[in-house]
Amino acid sequence: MQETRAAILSAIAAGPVSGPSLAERLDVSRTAIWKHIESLRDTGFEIESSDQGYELTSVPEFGADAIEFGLEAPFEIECHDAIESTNARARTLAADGAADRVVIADRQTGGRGRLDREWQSPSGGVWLSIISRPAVPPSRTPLYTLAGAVATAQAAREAGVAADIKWPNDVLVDERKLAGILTEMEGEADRVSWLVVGIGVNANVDPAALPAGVAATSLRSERGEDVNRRRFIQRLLERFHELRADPDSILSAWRKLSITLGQTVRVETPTDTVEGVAVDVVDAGALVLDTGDDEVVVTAGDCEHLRAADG
Ligand code: BT5
Repeated sequence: MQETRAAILSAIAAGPVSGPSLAERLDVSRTAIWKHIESLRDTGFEIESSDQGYELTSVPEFGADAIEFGLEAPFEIECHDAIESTNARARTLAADGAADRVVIADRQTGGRGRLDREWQSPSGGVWLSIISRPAVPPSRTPLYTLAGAVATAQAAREAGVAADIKWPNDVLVDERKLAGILTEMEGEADRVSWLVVGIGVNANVDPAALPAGVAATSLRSERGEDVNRRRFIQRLLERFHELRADPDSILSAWRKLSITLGQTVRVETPTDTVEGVAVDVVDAGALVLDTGDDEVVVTAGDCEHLRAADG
């Protein structure tokens, strides 16, 4: 967010401040202050004006300025009402050198899952893509998918929804899919150039708008009321930032939220199908399966939970 705008918002959030005193404090003209106030109002901020000055009374639940305001993580937000895919937009920005940027949309017209599957993204969702440039080799990138899942599940729990994680990238509520993650990257053999972690959360979406024949759910249907997307997105981004700053903490946080560990699962890898008890997650997020004869480590694939191992 533009610096003056951010400074105006924090000043008027703390109580009424007059236009002239804002202008003096921020060393800009009164007209500039007035223009910022008007444009903030246009984007949904409610700002009362009285004899004492301007006062912020309400922040919209969606939009770039709203999400950046009060966000305790160093991300610049780009927000769209509708876009084809936030991941596609983030890839373009990343290729142009962007870092710590988050692209968010209310609706996607061509959202994508893994293996180019379709991802339904109706209005009211949280469809976002985070651009990072971690100093790690490409083999470490699956960790950031796990971090995205942890951040999403924790933000959902803070919103009162008992979400957990299915390996590798699904956030579920009672085995119904609440969110999915698609990580894309560009790099050389020893170094990631950029990483885009795309997270799609069915937030304020009706189940009827989600794909038929798929066990899916939304924050709205689990809570029985809408979630404040601004707060949800802020918590998700703050948590993601903490995890990426301390990659060694990711696996243990993931283990605590996972429902895959301890279950008998079937994993379709790109080359094979493996069935066994999921006993651990290791390295950069590989799943260890005990097949009865052997321990097999799978790094990628679609996972199906068959039953609890002791069930
Ligand atoms: C995923 O793929 O779960 C990754 C989804 C990532 C979406 C985000 S949204 C922001 C960013 N921009 C993008 O364009 N993408 C990312 P996968 O594990 O392959 O699951 C895809 C499957 O989930 C589909 O084949 C459907 O069966 C199902 N599905 C589609 N839309 C869904 C939805 N909204 N909720 C639940 N399930 C869905």
